Formats: sequence, C-alpha cells, structure tokens
Amino acid sequence: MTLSSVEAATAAAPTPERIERIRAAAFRIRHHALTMGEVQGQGYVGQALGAADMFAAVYADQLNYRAGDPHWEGRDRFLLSTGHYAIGHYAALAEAGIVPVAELETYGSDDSRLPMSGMSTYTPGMEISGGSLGHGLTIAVGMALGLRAQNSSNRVINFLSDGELDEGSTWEAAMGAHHHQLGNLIAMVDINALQADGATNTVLRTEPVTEKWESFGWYTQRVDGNDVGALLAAFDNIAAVAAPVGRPSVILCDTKVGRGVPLLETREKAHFMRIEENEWQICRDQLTAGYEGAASA
Ligand SMILES: Cc1ncc(C[n+]2csc(CCOP(=O)(O)OP(=O)(O)O)c2C)c(N)n1
Ligand SMILES: [Mg+2]
Repeated sequence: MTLSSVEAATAAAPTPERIERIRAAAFRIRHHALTMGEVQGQGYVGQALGAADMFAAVYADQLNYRAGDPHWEGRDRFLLSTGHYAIGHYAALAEAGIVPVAELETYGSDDSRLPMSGMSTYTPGMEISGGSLGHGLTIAVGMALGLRAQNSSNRVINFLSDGELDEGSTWEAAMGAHHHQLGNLIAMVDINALQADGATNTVLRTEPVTEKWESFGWYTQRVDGNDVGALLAAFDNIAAVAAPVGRPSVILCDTKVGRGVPLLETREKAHFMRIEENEWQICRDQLTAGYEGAASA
C-alpha cells in the first residue's frame, strides 16, 4: 500500500476471517456479474469483475443498510457515479439481499428494474442515476453536508472511475469536500487504466493521481484494489485517522479488468466486452477454479 498522507496508518491489520468473508462475497459478486452478462451476451463485465473486491468491501464490510428497507434513514449512502458499472453494483445489491438473486436474470430486459445503466428511479438501493460522468462526487458532497447538518453519523461513499477523473466537476467537488471538512465522505476510484477511447494514460493522463488528491487536501491511500486485505485496511485507516479530524478520504484502487477470469484478463482490453455463447461456462469454471485454488493454497 502506498500511504503518502502525512498521518501514519494506525489501525490493526484486518483478521484472516474478515478477509476470507469478504473474498467469498467478492466471488459471489463476480458470479452474479457473469450471470447478468450472459443474459445480454456482452457488456461491462470486465469492469464488474475488476471492481468486485471494492463492491464486496463496501457492501459486506462497511456499509450500514437494511436489506428490506433501502430508504431507511439511518443508512450509509453508496453513490455509483459510473452508471455503466451498474452490472457490478447490481451484483453487490444481490449479495447484500437488497435485490433478489433471481431478478438478475432480467438484467437489461424491457421492464426490468435492472437497466444497463444505473438509475435510482428503477432499482432499490441505487441512490443516484450516475451515467453522466462527473456528477457523483458533487452529489456526494451535498449529501455529506446534508447528513452533517442533520447530526447524522452516516457516511457517504462515492465510487468513481479513472476516466471520470477527466471531468472538471470532480475536482470542484474534491476542493469543496476539503473546504467543508467532510470527514463523513469517502471516494473510491477504480483505476483500471482503461476508458472508452483506450488506455487512460493515452486518452488523458491522470497520473500522478495520488499527488493530485493529496494536493486537494484529501487523506489519500493507493492500494491494490483486488487485494481485499488492503481494501479493508484502507477503510480502517480512514476510521482511525481521517474521519475523526474531518478530512475527506479517497482510496485509489488499482484493479485489473476481468479479474478472476483468466480468459477475460488476458483478452485485449475493451471498454465494452463481447463474450461468445460458448465462453460463459468457461468464465464460470475459471472463476470457481481460481477462487477455490486460492482458498486451498
Ligand atoms: C459526461 C460524460 N461524458 C462521456 C460519457 C461517455 N462515456 C461512457 S463510459 C466512458 C468512459 C469513462 O472512463 P472509465 O469509466 O474509466 O471507463 P472504463 O474503465 O469502464 O473502460 C465515457 C467517456 C459519459 N458517460 N458521460
Ligand atoms: Mg477506467
């Protein structure tokens, strides 16, 4: 983990039991994402697999919510900026019990509550309609301010992508969050080094991204976003070090597109992935073999 913020990490390391519980959740989230991908035969499956560990850490470890009552006032807010990652978010909502697993089969179909881009009016647990990139963090700042005005102890977690850092509004929001000392706000950025038009460093270079967030005053950690232990430790550090002093926090997560399914990890990187009919079972088999192999290693 790179921790270049001035404060040292103080939290104790996450226990092996906790890490294993979240790894198991991430495996099921990946499985759900493949189920949905197969319904459409294509889509943002690579992103969902890459970000599954981030979703698992949020929903199975961090977020305060009631599965049967998505509008419960005491909930933490998870905002998906990147509407196209909805397939990953729906998988997490199913893992969390907010969306029935059986409903995943309707993904992207007419009248489904699970459209291909995330929309708050359709899906329980979807707080915003995030497809137009660059708005998530601005809304998150407003929500965090609102919660604080209500003396709420709830937190706001905003999921962004590396391509979304191209949006100027993201940086206005970052500046505002620091100004308003929003210790109840966490941003997670999926740095998969890819965006719609190609590799992020060729479209619009965002590096050095750690230094950028730090210069905006955020408590900044950069982790392997496919390392569940590192993700949990990052959240623990935030609770120990940044939240108590009113500092907004960002976890920069380096992830691998297609993570957990070698067939897709090694495929040419594509923002929108086409997977052939005969490949879905191979994907599932590879996912299971990798998960069980790591568990018995
Ligand atoms: C404001 C805005 N501009 C352009 C788009 C079109 N768009 C959809 S996804 C995407 C790529 C964004 O980068 P990233 O999320 O990192 O891509 P990925 O990692 O999923 O390939 C773009 C430009 C959009 N949704 N919103
Ligand atoms: Mg990307």
